[in-house]
Amino acid sequence: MHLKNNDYELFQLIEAEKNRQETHLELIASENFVSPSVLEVDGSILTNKYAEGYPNKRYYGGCEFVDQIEDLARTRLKQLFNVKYVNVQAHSGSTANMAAYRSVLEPNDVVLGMSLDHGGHLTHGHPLNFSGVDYRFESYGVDKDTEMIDYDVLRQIAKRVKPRLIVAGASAYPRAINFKKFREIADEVNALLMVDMAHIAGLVAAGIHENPCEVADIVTSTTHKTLRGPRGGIILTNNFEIYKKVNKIVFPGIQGGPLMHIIGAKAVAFKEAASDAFKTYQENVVANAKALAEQLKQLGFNVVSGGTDNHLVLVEVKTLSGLTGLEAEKLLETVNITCNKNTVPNDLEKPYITSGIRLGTPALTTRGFSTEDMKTVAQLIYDILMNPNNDFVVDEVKKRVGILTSRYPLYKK
Ligand code: DSN
Repeated sequence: MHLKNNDYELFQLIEAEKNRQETHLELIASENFVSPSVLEVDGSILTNKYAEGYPNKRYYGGCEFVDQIEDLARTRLKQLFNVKYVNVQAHSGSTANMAAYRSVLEPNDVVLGMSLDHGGHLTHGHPLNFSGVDYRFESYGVDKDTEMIDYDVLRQIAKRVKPRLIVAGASAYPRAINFKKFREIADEVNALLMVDMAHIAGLVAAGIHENPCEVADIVTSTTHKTLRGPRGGIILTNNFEIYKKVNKIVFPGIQGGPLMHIIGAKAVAFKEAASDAFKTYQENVVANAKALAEQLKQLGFNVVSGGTDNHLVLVEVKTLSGLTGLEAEKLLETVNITCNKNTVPNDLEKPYITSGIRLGTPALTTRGFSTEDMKTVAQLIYDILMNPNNDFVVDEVKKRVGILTSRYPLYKK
């Protein structure tokens, strides 16, 4: 109400974005829709408070309540992932990763991470990212035939490059990751193990993916993907020495005041993630991704690695449709289907063009979409990508997207 009266221009833009979220099929694998409670705390008066430092050791007065809020977030997070020490102040996944690296590495140390074009992440050593600038990254990828991580090859690379740290975790890898195997390999080459579980944190919380906290020296995550919390980062470890370093590096090392409204919203999300309903939700996320992958395969698309174990499906679209990933993303957008272009393993196209798209089911599953609905979504994707210049098909697909989204209202309940 206040915004509408005081800043109509911005109010209208937010309404337009709300309408976009309501009427589009959201298939970006890293996005989700937070609960009304998370949203409420995210937009609460906690944003007013400066609280540099940590609970009971702040550099500002008036922190008695935000101290309790941060403690609540930490306690809930520790219980959720069965881990001893956590930092909930990281503003994002990138700062969480920066803090993790700085707590266990020296500049120019050798680090082994998954290459970006095989599913890794910018902060896992891209030359233009701080990670690639500060450390000497070497990379592993997926096997040419299975398109999955080959742990024997990983071991060989690790033995050759002798990393100080091995990074497991990905942003476009549709398969379960064997963290115990990573641990074994790290031990064989005397390396530390870090896991960036940002994409799968919700699955881990629900107990349907191996928990990296059991074996890794340090674990990072975002809170807004499958975990369905506010935008932000977290760092977890069972090692007290690493924990002490992480805290110093997050503050005062790389951040100033923590975002207390976000930490409050994280606490809400951690409570939600411990519920039975959340476990069912994550089971549905995976079932929906499997249904989507299977249907796309049946329609003739190359689904990377032949399927999925988690919340995302990587689809090579060029062979069947003749479209690049960029063209496919744009075309899907015209019929209100949102996803992102993505390189596929050994892609011949440049990263801005690509041959594939990445699809994820966390957001649509939050809306209540079923496996049957996901088959319909696959069919709609096929129809539009195979008929890019057919106005009748374009109109028809757009209409069917509208019917689907109106069946599962998001904010217009
Ligand atoms: N941008 C996120 C993703 O889409 O996977 C990773 O940072």
